[in-house]
Parts: sequence; structure tokens; C-alpha cells
Amino acid sequence: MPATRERAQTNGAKPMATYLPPSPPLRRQRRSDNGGYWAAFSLLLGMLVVVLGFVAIWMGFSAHDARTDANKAAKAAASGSSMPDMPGTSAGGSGESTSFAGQTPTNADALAKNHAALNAVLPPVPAGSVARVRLVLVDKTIEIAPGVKYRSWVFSGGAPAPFIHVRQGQRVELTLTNKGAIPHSVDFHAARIAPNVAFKDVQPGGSIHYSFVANDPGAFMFHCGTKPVLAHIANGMYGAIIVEPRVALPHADKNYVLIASEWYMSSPGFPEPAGLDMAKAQRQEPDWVTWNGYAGQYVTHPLTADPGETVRFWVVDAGPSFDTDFHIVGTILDRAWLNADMTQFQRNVQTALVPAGGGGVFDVKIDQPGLYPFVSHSFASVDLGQVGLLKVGDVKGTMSH
Ligand SMILES: [Cu+2]
Repeated sequence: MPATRERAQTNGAKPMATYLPPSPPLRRQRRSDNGGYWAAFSLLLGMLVVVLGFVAIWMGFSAHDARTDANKAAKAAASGSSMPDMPGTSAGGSGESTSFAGQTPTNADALAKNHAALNAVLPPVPAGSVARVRLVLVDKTIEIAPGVKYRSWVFSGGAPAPFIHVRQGQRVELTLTNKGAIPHSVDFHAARIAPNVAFKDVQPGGSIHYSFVANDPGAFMFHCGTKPVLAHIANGMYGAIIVEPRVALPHADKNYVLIASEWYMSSPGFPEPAGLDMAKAQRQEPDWVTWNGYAGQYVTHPLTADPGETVRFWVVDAGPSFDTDFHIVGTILDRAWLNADMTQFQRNVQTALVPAGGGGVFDVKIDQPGLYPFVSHSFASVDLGQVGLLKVGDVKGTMSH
């Protein structure tokens, strides 16, 4: 704003400087031009008054705008700091949070190697017409990057929750038990069900049961839907339910599930675990972005395939706020079921959008052995940890992208 004001004042002043008469070279000439000179000077003085008047009015409006902006900011900060008392959550709201992006302990490489990467393989579909799903909510400290600990709220022990795989037409019988300290709930995107009934809050110690028929095939998110939802998802309360189409898809040799999510931290996460920085989450300034909850885990422990195999990625973006621009370096997605619409696919897609709260299914068939990074091609996310490797064939070494 100061720059704008300066520009406005300069613009206002310039014409006046331009119109000021030059010093007369001769005294006689000056005398003879006296009347005209004073007339011009009076005119210019009048113009100056008008210009300054406009500047004053403009500055008045600017000051008003600044006050409005300040009030808005104060209100936003207040809403951040009025977070309910929730374990593991830092209210934030100052707008001055420190970034802990990329900060790991000095022995991070060794820790990354020793870390057991989350098994990304899609589990089998349970037999029969009913899939029973039991989710238990717990407060738990987990690791989200090498040596970086986070006080999470998670379904059944992890962020993401264990993958759920059902077949189209199966009835999902869901039981949620809340062993956490505050109310939680579960919202299944694969369900067509009254959310005020099924997705309602479950008090600590309580349970809820509901069922739905998984009539829509695709890769779907589920998450805690308790307010503020931003905090509950950011704290790790999300997972994926894969609904296999009734009519078989083209054959795939490998099926992997990838869930994208961001982490917003109140501290570096070592030596003490971090909690949620709600102000960062509101500003969408994550410290880490991950595949399956842990930064870079499939760089150290790549997913694998043999040359010529078809690899299917079931990708869900849990957010809470970032989209994923799914891309595999060194190849092209042979089939892309965009938005997990399993009725049709596109061929030969370079990058596919998976929106926050959405899913997509992507096939690649890679003939040439090598290391193929899978990323969100929104590269800030790669920088923050959302990168993994698909190792095709028996190749040595690693790479990051
Ligand atoms: Cu929750």
C-alpha cells in the first residue's frame, strides 16, 4: 500500500512541476510577462489544491481499507485461537508460525532405512456379500518423516488407516469405536447415506454402527467428519476404501494404494513429538506432504514391478487441503480413470488431477528397467516429501526428484 500511495502522490505532483514556468532569462521580459505569470501561477495553485484534495480523500479511503483488513486479520486470528481444547492441537493464530519443512535429525538417513515403509499393496477383497469393517479411534504418537514424531488421532493405529477393499455391491458393515479423548466420527465418501445420522459424533468410549452397499466403484476417501474437520484430517484421521468394479478391469499385475496428505506442525517433531499448528493448516503451509503418511518412504523402500508388468495405482488425496497432480516421471499413464469414474478411462495421460477428497485409478506398463519417481507435479509438495519410486526390474541405487 505505501508503494501505491507514493505512486499516487507522485502522479498528482508531476503535472504541477511540469507546468511551473522556467526562470525568465531577462528582467525586462519578466516585467512584461508579469500579468500572465501570476494568472498561470494562480491556476496552478488551484490545480494543486484540487490534486491534494483528491490525495487526501484517497488516503482516507486507504486508511479505512487498512482498518478493515486489520479487523479481518484479527478476526481470523481469533478464530484460530478459539480452537476447542483438543489434545495434540496447538491453537496458533499469530500468523508468525515457523516452518519446520525438511527438518530431520542428523541420523535421518539411517532412520529412513530402518523405517518399515507402509505396505502399499492393495489387500484382497473379503469373501461373501458382506464386508465387516471395524475402526478403532486412538490418540497415538506416530512418525511422519525420518525421526519426526507427531501426536496424531488415527483410525486403527495409523495414518492412513488400514486400506479397505470391497467389491461393488458388497454391503459394508461398519463399526466405529472411539477410544480417543474427544468426540470423533467417520464419513465414507463411498456411501450414499444420510450424514446427519451415519456420520454423527461418537463420544469418547462410545461406538456407532452403520452399513451401506458399496454400489459405486472407485477409490474413495473416508475421514473423521467432526468439526473442525480441518483439524481432524490434519491430525491423521483418514483412509481409503477401494471399491472394485463388478465387471473386472483390464488385468493388472500389481495394485498399489497411495494416499496423499499434508502435515502442519507446532514444532520440528524431534526430540519431542509435534502437535497440530492450526494457523498453518488454515493458511495451507504444511511442513511435510506425504504418500501414505511418511515423507519419502518409497524413495528409501521403492515399490516394485517387473518390466512389462501393468501396475495399477489407486490414488486418494486426503488433503486436508492440497490437491495431487499425479505424475510418474519417465512414463505416461496408459489408462487414467479420472475422478475414479470407473465407467470410462482416458489413455496416455501425462499428469492427472486427484483433488483433495477425491480419488483416481492409474495404470502404467513400463518395459525399460529403471527407477521411476511418482510425484505430485505440484513441485512444492515434492520438496516437502511427496515423492516415491517405482523400481522396475533389478536396478541398483536410488534417486530423488
Ligand atoms: Cu476426529
